[in-house]
Amino acid sequence: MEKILVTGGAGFIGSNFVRYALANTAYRITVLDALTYAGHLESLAGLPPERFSFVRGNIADAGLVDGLVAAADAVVHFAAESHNDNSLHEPRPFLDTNVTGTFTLIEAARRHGTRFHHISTDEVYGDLPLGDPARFTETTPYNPSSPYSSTKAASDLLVRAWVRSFGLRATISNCSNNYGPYQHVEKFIPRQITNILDGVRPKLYGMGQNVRDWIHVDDHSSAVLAILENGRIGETYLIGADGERSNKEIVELILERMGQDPSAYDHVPDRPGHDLRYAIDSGKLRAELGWAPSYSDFGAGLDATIDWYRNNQDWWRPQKAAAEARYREQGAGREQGRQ
Ligand code: NAD
Ligand code: TDX
Repeated sequence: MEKILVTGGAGFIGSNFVRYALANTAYRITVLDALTYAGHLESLAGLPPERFSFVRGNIADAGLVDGLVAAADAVVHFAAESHNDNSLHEPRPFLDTNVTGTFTLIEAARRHGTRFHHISTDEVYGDLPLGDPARFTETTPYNPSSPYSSTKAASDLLVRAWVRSFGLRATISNCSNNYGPYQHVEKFIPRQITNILDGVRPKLYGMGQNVRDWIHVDDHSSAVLAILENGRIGETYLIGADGERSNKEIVELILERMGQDPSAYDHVPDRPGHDLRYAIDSGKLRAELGWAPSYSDFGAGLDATIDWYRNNQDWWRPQKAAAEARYREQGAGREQGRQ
């Protein structure tokens, strides 16, 4: 494999993956990205032009996609509408991109026999009870809760059906919550860091007992490369780094690491249908492909992420007011009210 098409490469995980892959492989990479509110060319600044090119376009544009997929040895498909809160407010773009966009890509990959890796989320499995040892595995039944997670589940099922019915050479990965640089400020960790930098109190949905299983974005990238290169066709691999923490713990840790009173946050009304707990058993990926995460110290990874937002205000400031305006439009006081 030499030429890789990366969809959604101007977003959070896609841009980190492009940097990681350029540093750790000899691939030439073309990014296809529509530059929605979530895509930023600045996240791809300074990459070597002999190994990297950018195409602005929509993954649901069949003509454009056909030519790009035909020219690639493999597709790594990150492009998606990715934010649960937005999906509760306006679901249609989630169907257009996550379902129709994925359909458009796999049709092109089928026509050209192109290797396809589909990036998905642990949210397709629904949620788990709090304080329970159970974790998601590759055989957990699908049970998505939100418009976002149901459209991601739909896209996974399309890929599985294209493997079985048409022999598509595809793999799927379902990863837990990522953190690291270049994450949009609408998401939990960057929203709180940038609030604090702006002198605004962090916002915790409900009582903050919900648990997410955090992984550094570079560990997600290394797992995707391992699956792309050595994963078995037709298989699904769960990616996670044993990083379960409640939202309350995270907010308190961010405040503490930024030198603030750890109780200086607001409780705001909860997200409707809010999944309680995600937890990943990544045993298959570790046993089959020998993958292991590199970031074992969450506090150190969080410190580096805080420093990145402190030092890259030119990157996030243009997004911040719009993201907070969206929270205000979405109502339910998620922007500032106390519960
Ligand atoms: P993001 O919202 O930061 O980036 C999405 C990118 O896709 C943006 O650059 C956007 O411009 C682009 N895009 C959106 N619609 C498009 C379209 N129709 N055509 C072309 N480009 C389009 O998202 P992210 O957090 O980087 O997530 C990337 C992928 O990883 C998604 O598939 C998501 O479901 C999955 N995922 C994310 C997480 C997480 O914690 N963020 C965890 C597991 C899986
Ligand atoms: O201001 C906030 N306060 C708060 O308490 C925000 C924005 C979020 N939260 C809570 C909701 C979640 O329990 O924090 C947790 C994380 O929220 P998000 O960052 O919105 O992530 P989540 O809904 O868990 O989904 C993420 O992980 C799985 C990504 O956005 C998805 O793309 C990925 O599939």
